[in-house]
Amino acid sequence: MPATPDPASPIGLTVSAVARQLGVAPATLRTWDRRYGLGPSEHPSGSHRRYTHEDLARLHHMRRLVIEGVPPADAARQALAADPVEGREPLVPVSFLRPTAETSTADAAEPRHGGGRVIALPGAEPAVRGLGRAALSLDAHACSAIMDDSISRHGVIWTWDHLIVPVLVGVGERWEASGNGIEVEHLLSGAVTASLSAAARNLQAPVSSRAVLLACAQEELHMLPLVAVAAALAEEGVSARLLGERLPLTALEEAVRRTGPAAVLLWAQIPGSADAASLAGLPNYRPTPTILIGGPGWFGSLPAGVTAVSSLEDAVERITHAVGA
Ligand code: B12
Repeated sequence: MPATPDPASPIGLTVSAVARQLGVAPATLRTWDRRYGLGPSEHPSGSHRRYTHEDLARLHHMRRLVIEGVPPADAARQALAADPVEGREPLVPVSFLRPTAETSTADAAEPRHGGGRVIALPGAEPAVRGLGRAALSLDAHACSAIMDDSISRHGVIWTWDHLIVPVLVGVGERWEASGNGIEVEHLLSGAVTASLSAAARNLQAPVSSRAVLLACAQEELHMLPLVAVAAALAEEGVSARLLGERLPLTALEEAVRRTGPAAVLLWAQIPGSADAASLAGLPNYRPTPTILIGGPGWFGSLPAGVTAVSSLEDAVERITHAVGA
């Protein structure tokens, strides 16, 4: 078994190497050193200052708090106060990340609007900024931890409306303005799906056996709002069946015929991509299902028996009413 290193012993890493370990820019490390005193403590005369194991543990602690949304000055105070060895994290998790200006400017300055190197989240709560930073750092684990914590404290609807949607909108605007960040969008979408799906799996005993079908319109790939609906319904004791992206109308009709659902919700995100008139036949199935559509993608007039929902809360209320929960 290898000997435990002396926490105060130098590890001989340069600023850039430590920055790589942490997934932040070297400039961020220098700022943390200058502003908060979180720099290398070892300073043998005649040589450059060198980081010790303790210094590195404090910096890991600092970075984790910043990602969680704690303002940098508070994070630094906590990191300096914590037992550096107790608080030490493994050195591996973020070491594959290249340091980027994104992770550094996000905590050193207010984000700029537009599609630059940060997600614009003006006036956002610390947790929202934390989720934005975690997404920019491509840190799926931190994204999930922030969302899971919020779901357990505030529930799915609050977490979707106040934490997840602002960051999704910010990520979308960044892509629109710069064409950058598709990898951030994909990572965040995966983490959102994982956290919401975990919440949906908490449902043990559904209050009703009536089926609820959730599906994307024919050409639609945006599914996160439906994953949110399934998770929020689970909190109400209602189980939903998610039929996925790009569901052909014929497949939807087949599912309706086979399951006799109490409610069907169809999502279309891309404006002008889904024709509401094509749903005219759905309300004719027996027993008559409640047919709901959501999202900005629908065009055409609503056929009789089809209702548009305006928010996650609205969708959940109408569906729970339809199943009699
Ligand atoms: C994640 C994402 C993706 C992921 C989806 C992954 C997944 N599993 O769902 C992927 C990478 C697949 C993707 C692909 C594309 N995307 Co995209 N994407 C997004 C992003 C960032 C979030 C989508 C989302 O979940 N929105 C949910 C909420 C945030 O949407 P919202 O409409 O703003 O919410 C309002 C209402 O709908 C309502 N609401 C909110 N939540 C709920 C919930 C319910 C139940 C209800 C009823 C209402 C409701 O309240 C909100 C406030 O008014 C958005 C950004 C954005 N603003 O939405 C872009 C965005 C939707 N995508 C966009 C584009 C252009 C595309 C692509 C065409 C890109 C491309 N060139 O390939 C493809 C299209 C694929 C297709 N055919 O469907 C554009 C659409 C532009 C437009 N004209 O509207 C957006 C807006 C980005 C942007 N700012 O330009 N995307």
